[in-house]
Amino acid sequence: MPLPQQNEHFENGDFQGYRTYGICQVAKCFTAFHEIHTFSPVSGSYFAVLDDPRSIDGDGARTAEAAGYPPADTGAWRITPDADGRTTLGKDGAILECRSVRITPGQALWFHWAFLRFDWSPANDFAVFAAYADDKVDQPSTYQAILAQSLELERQNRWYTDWQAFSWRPQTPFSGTLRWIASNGISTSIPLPRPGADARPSALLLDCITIE
Ligand SMILES: [Ca+2]
Repeated sequence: MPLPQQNEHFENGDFQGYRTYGICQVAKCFTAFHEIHTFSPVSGSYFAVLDDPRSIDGDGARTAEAAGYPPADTGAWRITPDADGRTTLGKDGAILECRSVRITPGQALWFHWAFLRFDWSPANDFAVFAAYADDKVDQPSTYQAILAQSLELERQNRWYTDWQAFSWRPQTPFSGTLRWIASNGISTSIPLPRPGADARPSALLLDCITIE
């Protein structure tokens, strides 16, 4: 069975067929900031949660427990211009990866996602989907879409998006690696690293990853 249908909708209750970097979990529910909303799966019993906004101390820094499971380096990702017209630098986060995926013309990759922010300006945590032809993940992505920026939600006085459907329909046959990235980040007028980019991680929820 081709990937990612091997573990459709994460109903195996694990990440079989995927690789994870940083803190990722398969969950039955997940709660937004200050418990204002609890997410359930789009279908079935499970969905994926990238990064862990709750494992922080009073200053927003990742706790020792989280440090025992180090976050992924997301420093390769940046957004210019970001939602505030500046540059957002990725710092750390979590990545879900599916390798050796084939999508033929006429097919589309579908997934459902939701983004929950646990941080505020000048932080700009974000979520990205990226595809890498021939599994060349060390080279620029073949296709990339920014799913969410926490600054956009903050402007709307929102702490989370609803579940949303995303589709990608390659124009030419695709064979390679898919990645979903939840990144801690900070918006800066001088595109240089500055303190606080690794505080208060946000979360990306994923469900129903299919090719049809
Ligand atoms: Ca953050």
